[in-house]
Amino acid sequence: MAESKLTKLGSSLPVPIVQELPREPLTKPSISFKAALHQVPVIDMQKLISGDTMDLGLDKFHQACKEWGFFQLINHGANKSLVEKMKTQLEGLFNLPMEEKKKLYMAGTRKYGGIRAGNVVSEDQKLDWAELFFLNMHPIHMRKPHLFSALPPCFGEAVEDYSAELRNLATRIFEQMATSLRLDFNEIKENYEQGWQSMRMKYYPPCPQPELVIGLNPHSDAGGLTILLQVNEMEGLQITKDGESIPVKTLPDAFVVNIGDSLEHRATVNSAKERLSIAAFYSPGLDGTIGPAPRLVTRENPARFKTMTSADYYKGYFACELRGKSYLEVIKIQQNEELKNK
Ligand SMILES: O=C(O)CCC(=O)C(=O)O
Repeated sequence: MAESKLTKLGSSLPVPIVQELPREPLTKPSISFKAALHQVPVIDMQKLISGDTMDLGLDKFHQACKEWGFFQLINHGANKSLVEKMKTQLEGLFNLPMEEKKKLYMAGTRKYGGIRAGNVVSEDQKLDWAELFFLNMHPIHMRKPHLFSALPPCFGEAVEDYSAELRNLATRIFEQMATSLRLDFNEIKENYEQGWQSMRMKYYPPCPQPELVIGLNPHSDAGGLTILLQVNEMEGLQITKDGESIPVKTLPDAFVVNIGDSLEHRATVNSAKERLSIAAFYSPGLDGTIGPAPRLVTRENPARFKTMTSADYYKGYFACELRGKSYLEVIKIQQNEELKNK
């Protein structure tokens, strides 16, 4: 199933490598910065699991999911030494000589995997000031064998362990979501049994005029869950909520969790130091479905979004440039359709 369906998803036009761009002064201003009034919620997983009522853990978690779709997760229980190993290996990978990286770049060009520069679908698209390394991790048949065999062995081992650890963490987060929505966890679990896990690792080189470029264009992720690690604790992630641009602080040992296609975000760069991040995406498998949980849909609370196969959802999602607009807007049920469905 998935291999042939997937190779059609997310194909990208070839683009230059950011570190090889001529070092000419940049001219066009593109971003404005505003001081943020709000902070992304911080959820303590330990307190959540232990049902600590002083912290009102579950209510706080429910509000964070509902109102933000974005939160920082601390005390998450993921194995610290695996996380540290992944960080070290990733720094090593992006610090490889350009010739070595180009081999991985070639393994990824026009295919879904490998080092490249974002999902580029049009010649006019603004490019990201970043190198991106994309890997499909799970299910195993979705991997690109030629890409895995080109990986430095220690990196391969680290990414394997890290991705398994994050699949476990994702399951624990889904369990809490089911509890907070009063759903049977098995309903969510089934859809993720052959879930699609992929990782987008990014290296944002320092830029002499950071205010003139963007690290990663504004976008919202695809369906499911994103668990993001800000690798070297350099700030740069910003989310847009209610028209406000909110920088996400780097907290020690925290993950930034983002519920699927819910909130627009982008990455900025700075002139002092490179920044690295790893986003691990976890979605229903391509034969699974994306849509409102049937048990939450009632006459009083009709479905507001269409239900579709995961494969159709991703086809639509990847056909759009990362230009901020949530793909959820496209699959929203219009009011007159809602009346028909009643
Ligand atoms: O680098 C970051 O902080 C953001 C990464 C991100 O949003 C993504 O990979 O989808």
